[in-house]
Amino acid sequence: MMLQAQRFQLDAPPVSCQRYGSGHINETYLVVTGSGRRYILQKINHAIFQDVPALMANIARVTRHLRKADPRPRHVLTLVPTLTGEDFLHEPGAGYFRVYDFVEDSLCLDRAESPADFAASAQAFGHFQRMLAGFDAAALSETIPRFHDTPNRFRLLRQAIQQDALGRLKTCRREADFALGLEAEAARMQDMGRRGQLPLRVTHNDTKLNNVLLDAATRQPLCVIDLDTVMPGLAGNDFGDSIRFGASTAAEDETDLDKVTLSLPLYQAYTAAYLAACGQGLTPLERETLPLGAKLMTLECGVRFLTDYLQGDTYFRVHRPGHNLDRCRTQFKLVADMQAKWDHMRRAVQG
Ligand code: ADP
Ligand code: GN1
Ligand code: MG
Repeated sequence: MMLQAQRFQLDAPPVSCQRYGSGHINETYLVVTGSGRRYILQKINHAIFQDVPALMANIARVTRHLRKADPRPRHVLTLVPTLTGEDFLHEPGAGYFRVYDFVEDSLCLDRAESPADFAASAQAFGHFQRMLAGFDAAALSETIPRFHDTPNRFRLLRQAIQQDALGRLKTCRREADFALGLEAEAARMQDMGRRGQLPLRVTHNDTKLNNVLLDAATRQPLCVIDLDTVMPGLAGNDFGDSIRFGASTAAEDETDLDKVTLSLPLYQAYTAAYLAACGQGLTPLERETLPLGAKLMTLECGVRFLTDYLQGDTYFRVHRPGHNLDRCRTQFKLVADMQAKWDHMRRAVQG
């Protein structure tokens, strides 16, 4: 990757380049130059993001828009141009690469260390959505078609079950039955969107806790990152994806399911901060359907992990055999726990 790093306008020649972070999709590297300055280099997953020029045009537009509202450099991702002035590097045979300034003195958490940290991420995502309210959604390309089309995710799961290409179905029948038992609910949010009852907004669509940076000194929200899936979407999905990842009492790939529950203190902290950050920006129905967003995003993510497990782990990066099945199990355990805690979840959004 050093060769690729050298093709960008860094402040000095790079002296090291090492794998970094825990994202499941792109390959991320930390690059340090001779001056000690740090950068993030990413090899963009071209199998998943098929139109990289369109994706990078989205990111350039969105970051430009955000920078106008808040020009502080640590508060928005800054793309570093290539030697020839492009936003990304395409090397036929090697792939697509981009570089960002490293946001220094920041924290990127895989687990919320306190309700306050989680609330800070809610502020960041709520603010992000508000800042993009005036952005022309038509200017954005859809980087992954039907990304949060939950019924379609079920259709793909049923296909994978039917094909059972690797003979893995026998190891995950219980999970498959659990998912299919909830399929009737899959379209609920989307249908409300299609009927115009829920507004289409410019949303982030991948609001995991580790896609936001907090200020290391103050633990206040700093910068929303991982902008690959910024597209028109539903606020409830952004809320929901945050909850499924950050309000769990265990990691996304925990194998001891007794440890996996929905933390109500974390859920409540996120909800209060998100509602405050969105202000009057959410409609009453959007607000009411936030818990449904949490449940459906968790269910959808579990369905995606299960589908990938059945298909041979070609989408999410895995680090051990059965990793995607472990991830699927935590999601389904969380869905069941959300059902048990449904009244509490609803009460938190009722003003
Ligand atoms: P992926 O799509 O694979 O999740 P991300 O864009 O989220 O890729 O980057 C992976 C990780 O790299 C993040 O979780 C974060 O730890 C780190 N990271 C990404 N961009 C920056 C940045 N500009 N400054 C500091 N850390 C960053
Ligand atoms: C992926 O890229 P990353 O690791 O932040 C995925 C999300 C999933 C998440 C599950 C483009 O997010 O949709 O919810 O893994 N991103 C893409 O942890 O598919
Ligand atoms: Mg990420």
